[in-house]
Amino acid sequence: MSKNVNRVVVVGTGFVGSSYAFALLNQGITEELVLLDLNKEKSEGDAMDLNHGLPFAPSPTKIWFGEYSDCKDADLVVLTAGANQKPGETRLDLVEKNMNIFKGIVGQIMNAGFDGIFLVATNPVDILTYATWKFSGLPKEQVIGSGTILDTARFRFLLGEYFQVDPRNVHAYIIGEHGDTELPVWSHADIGGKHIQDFINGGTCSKDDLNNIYKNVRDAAYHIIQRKGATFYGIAMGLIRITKAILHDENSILTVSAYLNGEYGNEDVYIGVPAIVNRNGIREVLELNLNETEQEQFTQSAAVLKSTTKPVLD
Ligand code: 6V0
Repeated sequence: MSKNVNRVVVVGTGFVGSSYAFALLNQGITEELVLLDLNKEKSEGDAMDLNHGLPFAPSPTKIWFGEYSDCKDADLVVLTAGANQKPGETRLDLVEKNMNIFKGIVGQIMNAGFDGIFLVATNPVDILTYATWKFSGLPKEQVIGSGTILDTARFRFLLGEYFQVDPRNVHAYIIGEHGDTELPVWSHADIGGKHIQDFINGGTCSKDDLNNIYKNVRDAAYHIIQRKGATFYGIAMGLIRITKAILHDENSILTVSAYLNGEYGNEDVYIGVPAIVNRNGIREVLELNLNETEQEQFTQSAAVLKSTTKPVLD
């Protein structure tokens, strides 16, 4: 672990990685930021470009394009390298390609002597987080996936818009696979302490409208990719939120991809659940009391992840 300053290394400075780096610089969260990509010219260009924004940044950040040896002193390595979804592709379609890329990347990071926290965003994120844990040999607490942090943000945004309240006052989670089998936890959804069911009972909203909101969350990536070819600002902000929770030791509850060892009746899988995140990574998984339908959907989602992981990892 590094000394008195925080060092974040971003591997993969494509749309997601460079948006994350830009947001990181803007929020002044780390003292050192290293950019790394297979395409060295791209990461070198990004480092130059970001450095030129330093006179306007809230605090100094040392930014450079680096090598895997820079991971030795990193507190956090954020993995955003690999292929993204093309129109019509699901996240699970990317698994083989990105698993091979990850084998190489994680091996090189560990060879450098890294002992910090991995934060994975590359898709399919739950499976690649599991693979990162396996390839690295690090304790499960030190390997985190972005999981359903973005889906939960989309959910809160759309619910906030529907009810005309600040999305930060919406307490609702999307859990499960970051993908087609994810699910909303309606049984624990509230707005400023008022349960969503009370809004339904009071006639303020309809179940159909709520179900459409969920569908729009689940399919959001398809809708955005159809229009602009990729999604990156939302996930970059989500990664920033997790980064802050880690580097500032916040003990924040975030829906990240965490390793389950019996929680929610499932084991040996990384999947999106609310978890307490701090300087050591995942402190614990927060186990909600799901209703029967939610529990069934969650277990099915975990089963999809496990059956997709097995053939490519074994
Ligand atoms: P991109 O813009 O193609 O960037 C990927 C980058 O990875 C490129 O710059 C490549 O050069 C680099 N790269 C490829 N192989 C290697 C390697 N072996 N070593 C180092 N760098 C390498 O893709 P984009 O940034 O749009 O997406 C990156 C990943 O994030 C994809 O898998 C997306 O599906 C995923 N996303 C995850 C989200 C989430 O919620 N977790 C959300 C959006 C995208």
